[in-house]
Amino acid sequence: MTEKTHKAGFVNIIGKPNVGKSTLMNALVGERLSIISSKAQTTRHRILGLMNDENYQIVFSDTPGMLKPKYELHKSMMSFVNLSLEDADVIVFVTDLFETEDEIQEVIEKMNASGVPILLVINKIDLSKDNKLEETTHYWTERIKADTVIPISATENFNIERILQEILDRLPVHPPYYDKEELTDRPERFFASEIIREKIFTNYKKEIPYSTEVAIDQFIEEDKIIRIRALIFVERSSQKGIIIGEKGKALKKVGTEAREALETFFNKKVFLETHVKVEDDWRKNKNKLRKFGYDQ
Ligand SMILES: Nc1nc2c(ncn2[C@@H]2O[C@H](COP(=O)(O)OP(=O)(O)OP(=O)(O)O)[C@@H](O)[C@H]2O)c(=O)[nH]1
Ligand SMILES: [Mg+2]
Repeated sequence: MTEKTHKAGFVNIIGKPNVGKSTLMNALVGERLSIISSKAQTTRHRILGLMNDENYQIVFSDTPGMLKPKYELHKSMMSFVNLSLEDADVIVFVTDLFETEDEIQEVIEKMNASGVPILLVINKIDLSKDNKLEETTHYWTERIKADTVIPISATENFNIERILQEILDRLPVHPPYYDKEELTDRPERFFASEIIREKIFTNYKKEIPYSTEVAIDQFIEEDKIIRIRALIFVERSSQKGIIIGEKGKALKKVGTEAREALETFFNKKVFLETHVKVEDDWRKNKNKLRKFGYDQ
């Protein structure tokens, strides 16, 4: 491979909440880098996943779902989305069979005007009945200036190779942006906090997952074990009781599930300690958000 033919670029995965963007990124890079849940607004940051080959490097970005901001937190989430419209070499716009353009017309306009090639990916076709796929394709091709349409099932790994091929066809000739050994730009602590957050999303209902943030207070890697101390922040003291649960049962379950997932991710034994703290209205407070790593 000569420098003259090596390809590299930023491929940004965007779309509404819950359409399967994180599931798709994980399927593409072959690692569980992004957390997934059946609830909308699971992803809160822009997360890079690298796909390295001798001849190319694709820098995927998973992003938070596009939405109309209600909290300061949402503004920060949407700024990650807007940024990923600006620096993309290829945009992968993901939708499923059920979403509409409600609330995101403005971002769609911006995306159509960007001049960046757009791959329109229709996910969850494993759930398609009758002519639903045809209808969905018609609906979105009228609204998005797509180069091509790719129906997929991210959970069943269907047509993922086709996305890769369409990306490679559009990737510019460029030297790699990151070390070819790297998988992501995020430190291990970030993934530890995300894995715990995922278990909170899957274990609690209603407002609790949205009111929760996780910070890693201590991350010590020893020879045979990683010792992690995590702080779970909620917005009100009544929520602290819900997180902990009767006789501590709920938190214990989250702790066990998180530890198992952490051990799989880091491929090492993990000792996990969790503490629940109240940080009043952190979602509305810019300074508190900055402390939690929402810099935009
Ligand atoms: N049936 C089916 N479900 C899917 C597919 N892809 C993803 N899902 C499910 O859809 C839900 C949302 O998936 P995510 O990957 O978290 O969606 P997201 O777009 O990243 O969501 P946000 O981070 O909230 O914006 C999860 O329950 C997934 O298991 C698919 O191809 N078929
Ligand atoms: Mg996501």
